[in-house]
Amino acid sequence: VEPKSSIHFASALLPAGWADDVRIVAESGRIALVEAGAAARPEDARGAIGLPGLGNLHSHAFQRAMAGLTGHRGTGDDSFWTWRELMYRFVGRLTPDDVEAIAAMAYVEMVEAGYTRVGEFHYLHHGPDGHPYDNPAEMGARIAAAAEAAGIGLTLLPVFYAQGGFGGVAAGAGQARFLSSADAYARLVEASRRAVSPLADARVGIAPHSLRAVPPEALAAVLPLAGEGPVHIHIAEQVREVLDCLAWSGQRPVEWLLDHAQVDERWCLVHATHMTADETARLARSGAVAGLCPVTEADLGDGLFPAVAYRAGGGAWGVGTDSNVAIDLADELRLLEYGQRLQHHTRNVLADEGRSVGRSLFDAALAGGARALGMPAGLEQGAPADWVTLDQDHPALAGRAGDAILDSFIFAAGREAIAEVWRSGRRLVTDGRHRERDRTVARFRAVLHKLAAE
Ligand code: NGQ
Ligand code: ZN
Repeated sequence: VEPKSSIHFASALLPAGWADDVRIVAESGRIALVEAGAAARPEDARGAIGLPGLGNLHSHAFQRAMAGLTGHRGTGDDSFWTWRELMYRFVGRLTPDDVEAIAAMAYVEMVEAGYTRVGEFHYLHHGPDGHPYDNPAEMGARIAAAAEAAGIGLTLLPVFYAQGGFGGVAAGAGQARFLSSADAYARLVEASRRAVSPLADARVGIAPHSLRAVPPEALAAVLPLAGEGPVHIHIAEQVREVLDCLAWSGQRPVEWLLDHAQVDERWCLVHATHMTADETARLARSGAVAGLCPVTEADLGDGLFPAVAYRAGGGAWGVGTDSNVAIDLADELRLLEYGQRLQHHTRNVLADEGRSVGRSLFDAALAGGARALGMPAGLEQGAPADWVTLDQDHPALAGRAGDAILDSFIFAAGREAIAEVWRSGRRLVTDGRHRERDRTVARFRAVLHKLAAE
């Protein structure tokens, strides 16, 4: 956190819209002043185009190290479920040092992509044999250390994982490192709060992994642990999951959750891919955020979120990088829109009245990310001093102004157009490179070579 810093933008996206000659002053990590139509002062840094930093609402950081390792076809059809077996095998080998190095790499890449906060849906808690570490939040502390090294804001979501599948199916060996009783989970949440306490503005929420992994009584028992923090859950990502839920309860996952828990603004339902029209409308009305992870959902063959109906119902959503197979904010927003175009044979599907599609996507993801991560966002007084500057010299931005900047960033340029990223009033990225990149890559590479040799 920088005690005091300031920047002047030729133009910037403020909550009320685009403004010219914007001066922002940051104090102790927060925005103390935003002035439009202001002259630059000598002490100001300068930026061409200013955007607020965005929240990445769903990450499993360790999976960054598996990217590119699941591309061979197995004997039957490959699927989410066969990928999950490979993921379990991979997870079984990771030490706390490995996890810290991998997470630091993922977080450096997130910051470079324009994400200034991450929701880490963190379930790799225990040693390889399933025994807790001396500090039950040892791995959470490593996640916090990685976030601190990368300078990204952290909303830590320790995961509650109680069983292998619907109806009390016993957990398999591959899930041993994730498991807790409800009592042990309460201690884990407490230890997680301690683990993030060195960070300036961390938040802790709770995360029942899924209805597959958490039975009803245990879900009810842990929900009060959220306190003021958000509640995240994976839901209805796969067709088989919906069928298994129907077989178990007679209801579909989203339907079951809406009927059995008080789902409101504090909740983030991750994926929510497979919903009926009724579930979609009810979820939109609930105020919960749909946590969409388009790149991972494509990678895992999940399906397409019913974005048109959800948007028509006024539903909130944000984006997450989930498996971190690729870490790119522009990719997530572009793929979300393109999936809908391919499905509905139309264009500008998620554009709001009076705003371009890029602007609409960005605004929605900014608001949804902030709500899901329990931290305000946007270039306004009191919000974290987190922003992204775009490079007006990138060819895709030549001559662009207003909403066309966002359309060009998301659909034409991608992250190459990001010049700088500031977080808590500190410049972390210059010319597209994080200041900790080299050191972080060296550590990450050493871990990957070690794992490849095992
Ligand atoms: C996860 N990932 O927790 O990493 C899951 C796979 C599961 C996604 N759902 C495991 N994308 O859902 O059981
Ligand atoms: Zn996930």
